[in-house]
Parts: sequence; structure tokens; C-alpha cells
Amino acid sequence: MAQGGSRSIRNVALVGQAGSGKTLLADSLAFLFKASKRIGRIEDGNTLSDADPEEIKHKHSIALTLLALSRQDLTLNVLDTPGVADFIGEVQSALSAVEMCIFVVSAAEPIGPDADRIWELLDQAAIPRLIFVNKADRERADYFATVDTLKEHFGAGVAPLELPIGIESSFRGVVDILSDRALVYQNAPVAEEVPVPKEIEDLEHSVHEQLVEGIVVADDALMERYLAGETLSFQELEMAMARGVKDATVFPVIVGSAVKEIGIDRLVDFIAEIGPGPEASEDPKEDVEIQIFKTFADPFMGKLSLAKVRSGVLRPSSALTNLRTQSDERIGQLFTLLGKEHLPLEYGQRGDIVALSKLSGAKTADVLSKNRSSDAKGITFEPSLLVVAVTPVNSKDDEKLFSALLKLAEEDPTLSISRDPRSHKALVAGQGEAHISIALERAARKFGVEATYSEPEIPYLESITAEATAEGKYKKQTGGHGQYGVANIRIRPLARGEGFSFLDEIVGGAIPRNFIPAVEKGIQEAMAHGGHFGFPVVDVAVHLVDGKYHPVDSSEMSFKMAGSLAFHEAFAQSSPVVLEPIDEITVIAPAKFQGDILGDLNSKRAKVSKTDLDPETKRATLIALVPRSEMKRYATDLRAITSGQGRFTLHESHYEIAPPTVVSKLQPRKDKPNG
Ligand SMILES: Nc1nc2c(ncn2[C@@H]2O[C@H](COP(=O)(O)OP(=O)(O)OP(=O)(O)O)[C@@H](O)[C@H]2O)c(=O)[nH]1
Ligand SMILES: [Mg+2]
Repeated sequence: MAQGGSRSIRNVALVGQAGSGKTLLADSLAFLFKASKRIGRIEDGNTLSDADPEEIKHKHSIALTLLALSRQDLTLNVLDTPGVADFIGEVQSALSAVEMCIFVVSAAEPIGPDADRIWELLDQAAIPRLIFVNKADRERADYFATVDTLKEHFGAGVAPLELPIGIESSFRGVVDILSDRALVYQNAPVAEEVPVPKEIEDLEHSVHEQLVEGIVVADDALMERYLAGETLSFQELEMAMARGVKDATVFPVIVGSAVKEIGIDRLVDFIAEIGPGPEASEDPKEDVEIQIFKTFADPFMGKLSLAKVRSGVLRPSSALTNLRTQSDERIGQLFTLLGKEHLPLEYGQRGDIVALSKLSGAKTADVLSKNRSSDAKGITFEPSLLVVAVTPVNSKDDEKLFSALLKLAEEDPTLSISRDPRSHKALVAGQGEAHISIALERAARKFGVEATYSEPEIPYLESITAEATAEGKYKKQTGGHGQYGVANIRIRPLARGEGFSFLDEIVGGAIPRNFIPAVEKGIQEAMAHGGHFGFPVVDVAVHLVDGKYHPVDSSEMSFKMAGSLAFHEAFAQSSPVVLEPIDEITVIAPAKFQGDILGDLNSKRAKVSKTDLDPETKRATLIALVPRSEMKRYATDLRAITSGQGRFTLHESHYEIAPPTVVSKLQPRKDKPNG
């Protein structure tokens, strides 16, 4: 890409609920910048930004995509993000790299909870935004209803800047309310100025009021003058709007159609003129620092990292320190991207977004800096709460599957991979079922390993509730050397969490000293191997009270077996129980869902310890203790109950005796205890 001159940079993310038309808008922007010859179609799978096979198959964006567009005066880095809630991590990555968001809504579809959730993230980041009401050309498009809904959802700062000329299939242009100009797009994407159509003049007056009200919310002095009935000038309003946009208190609304290329040039003008860009530097010699906000595997280049240049000028062969690992990384070639296409760059200036290859040690959110003590911030990602166990279709592929999952998690920080310590199955934590099943589709395509997933196993334990005694006798006479050892034990319950204790109460050398550790080892192995249901046995004290030995046939092995046999016999008589893990859950959600959340938690055997209401945010917080076995699908359940507006965190709390309803569903172990 040609560089140099006094070109300004704008970094924007296209955000909004699934299907609002972000990907088509990205294509439409690329077409306007003459970076492509046509606008693609989602149905044909030929857009610049949804080029992955999974994106084409599901007709939704899954990962963020960079489209770097440039013209004489402007470099516009567009990040197209997914709207499906499971991929919200990609939105969070994109937010760390942009100064402004284009919040895309459809004029023909309702605004749903996923849009609210994204707006909430933008509020938390206090990021400036412009609302683009897309699909004005579609059947049942209704601009006025959409603006009303936007105000209901996002408040008084929503300020409609435009009116559509025509609607549905006759949609052909827009009227700029502040400047009172009308533009029609007979030869889209080029607009032609026309007199304001008669039928719009009347409407314009009432919308003008709405616009002014939206703008003055950000400026007390202007608000007072407006309320006193003064007429505010075009310049005053424009300046107040620019300030309000910057502070993320005013959210101008414009209207258009990505498919028909109407209003797209106005969107770009707006971004260039009013939209904030990266802050300029005072110091031309400042140290270079970059932050990685996305990594992915490129079929041609291997690992590619997208980075924002936070300060200085990044050049090929710069040597930087990764602040997380404190190791040095050498920058190779610099690129930027137009979807899948690589465009070479000579350098990356402060504020620009660049693509770097072969930064082998760098991960998403890492900061690479010349200055080893930089205090750059990380990126916050949504916690991944849906955990599933993943099994390869072909059992030989276990290791291959695990390493494929680890590679996918490198690209996606909201996917986390571990192994179940008991079953050794791969555990995948993700945002929801769509997230996890698409990860498995990608594992199959990229690494050739097919897998299925199921609910993870619950790490039950077993314990005892009564004292018992037993004798374990191991005796084998198979010609030559025999095996002989006898251990008498008493077992008793310990308090929850105490684990295991072993007390040697042998007197008079009934078992020689050197064999006593073998008895203990045999008992510990038997406990780890599991009780009646095969779960590890815990919270037991074992007293070794007596035993017998043989001067020739006794060995460590025979006493280990004797310990194990004694334990199993004693365990069977000690009123054993199953222990289930209990977690402490904290749920935060809009107050109106409190009743439904409580009802659901009660049906899950929860003990609610606290409910709290914040009158300011109108959010309820609930804290409860709840058995983990009831919470396997809570990520999905809470999303359904709260239309995606509830959050929760879980922490391990303690173990309790599982009730008979839980125990009756468990399978007793099939192998022999001493097998
Ligand atoms: N009529 C009309 N249809 C549009 C317009 N923009 C997008 N669409 C259609 O809306 C559907 C969704 O468009 P996308 O661009 O994939 O929407 P998205 O916001 O990227 O969706 P996600 O990637 O799932 O978040 C597709 O069928 C598009 O053809 C438009 O301006 N007019
Ligand atoms: Mg998309």
C-alpha cells in the first residue's frame, strides 16, 4: 500500500447484532474505496470479510477481519466483527484497537438483546460511536420506528442526523437535517444533490427537534439556551455534536443501504470529519510500542498477528521486547490486510493497524515495546463458562485433538483447553454451544481430527460415615517363594477436607517396621483407585492396629496387597457415601429477571445466601451455593432466562454428601476393587 503524505488514520469497528449487515457494509466500503470490483453476497459466500469455510457455511462472521482501505487523504482500517453472542471475544479484541465504532442496526428487524449486550461493552469502554441504520431498502424497513427503538434502548444521546428519501424498494437517498441538503444516489455510490422533496420538509422539522435534543444532552450551556427557546446555529450544533461523539455521550444516527451502496460515502465523510482518530504524538522520536489484538493461522504466511501501533514508528527489523515474557522479538515484514489479501507496508505509524508474520512467542493482548517498563493495558475478555468434554471420533487421535484444540485457543482467547484430571479427556470452555461446535468444525478442517462433545464429568468423591475394622490377608503359595502379609485396620471418618491420615499403632513387631510404609501405600492406592462408584475416597483416618508376617514369604508387595484388601473390606462396612462438589455462584442480571433466576436456581437445589439490588444500575446480584452437577448447562440456561443479559461467575466451594437422587443415577464401578 502506498504510504506517506499527510494522510489521516481512522480505525473503526463495525459492531452490532447478527444479521444487521456489518459484513456487507464492510464490502460496500471496500467497493467505495475501489479496493474491490463488486459488493459480494452472503448467500454466494464471496464477501471479503467472511472468507473462512465456517463463515461461508453458517452465513455469519466468526472472527474479526481487517479491511485496510485507503485513498489520498485517509487510511480507513475497518474491523468487521461477528454479531453472534458466542463470538463476543472478537468484539472485545477489536475494541482495543479502534477509536470509534459503527453500530449497525437493521431498519427492518427488531433490536434484540445481543445488540444491548454489545452496546453495554461500548459503554464500558466509553468508546465513541455512530449508529448506521442499514437495510432501508428492505421490505418493511421503518426508519422512524427504528430511531424510536434506538432511543428506548440507548437513551437521549441518540441523535438522528438524516431522513431517508423513499423507503423499501424506493429508498434512493437521504436528507441531511443539520445542513438541510438532499442527496440521491441514482448512480450509487455517487450522490447527487437535489432540492429537499416537499413531503420531507414537514417531517424534517420534527426530526430536527429530535436531533437538537440529542445533541444538547452533552452540553449544559447549550441545553439551557435550547430550553429557553433560543435557536442554535448550525456551527454550534456541529461543534457540540463533535464533542459529544468524542465523549461518547452523543450517538448520531445515519441511514443507508449496504447492498444498494446508499449513504456509504456519507458514512466515510462522517468518520473522517467528526470521528476521532488516534492521538497524535508530541514527540517525533518516541519509543515504538505495539499491542497485539488478534492472532491467527494464515494458510500462506503461518502465524499472523494483528497489532495496533500505540506509539512510535514500527519498521521491519525493529527489535522489541515482549513485556509478558521479557523476551526479544524481531519484527519481520510488515503488512496490512484486505480480508485474506496481504498488502505490504513500508512502516506502521503511530495509531495504525499492522499485520506481522512469525512473531512466534507473542499472544493476543501482548505488548511489544522498546521500553521495557511500559504500562500499557491488557484486553478484557468475557469469561468462558460453558465447559464440555471433547472426545475424538477415532480414539487414536487423542493427542492430535488436544494439540489442535490448543492451536485454536491460541487464535481465540475465549476458548480455553485443559484435561480432566480424572478421565484425562480434553475439556473445552467456551462462550456457548455455537462457539464450541464451530471450534470442533475448525479442528476437523484445519487439523483433520473429528471430535464430538458432551457434558463434562463431575468430579465426585467418596467417603465414609462410620467406623469399621477389617483384616486384609494376602497369601499366595505358588511353589518356591510365597507371598504372605496380614494387616488389621480400623478406619474412621475425618472432617470434610482433611483428606487422609495414617496412624501406626503396631506394637510388639506384629508387622516389621520396614513393611509398614507398604501397608500405607496399598491403602492410599486403593483409596485413589476409588470406592463403590470408582471415585477417589477421601476424609478417612486409618489406624493400623495389628498384623502378621512370615520371615521368608513376606515382602513389600504382600503388605501393599494386605493394606489394599483391608481397606476395601473396611470401606464396605463403613456406611460409605458419595460427595458432590458444591460451587458458589454469583449471578448479576437486570433486576426484572431476579424472580426467574431465583426460581431456576431453586429447581437446581441451590441455597441462595444473598440477593442484592443496585438501585442505580437496576441490577440484581444473587449469591448461592449450588451443586456443580446442576450447573453443567447454566451458561445456556442463564442466557435463555435473561435474553443474554445475565452474567455469572462460579468458584469451587466445598464437597457435601450427595442425596440419593444423585447417587441413584451413578454407575457402580465394573472392575474389581483390587484389579
Ligand atoms: N436488503 C438489504 N439486505 C442487506 C443489507 N445489508 C445486509 N443485508 C443482508 O442481511 C443479511 C446479513 O448480512 P451480513 O452482512 O452477513 O450481516 P452481519 O451483521 O455481518 O451478520 P453477522 O456476521 O452474523 O454478525 C444478508 O443476507 C445480507 O444480504 C442491505 O443494506 N439491504
Ligand atoms: Mg458479519
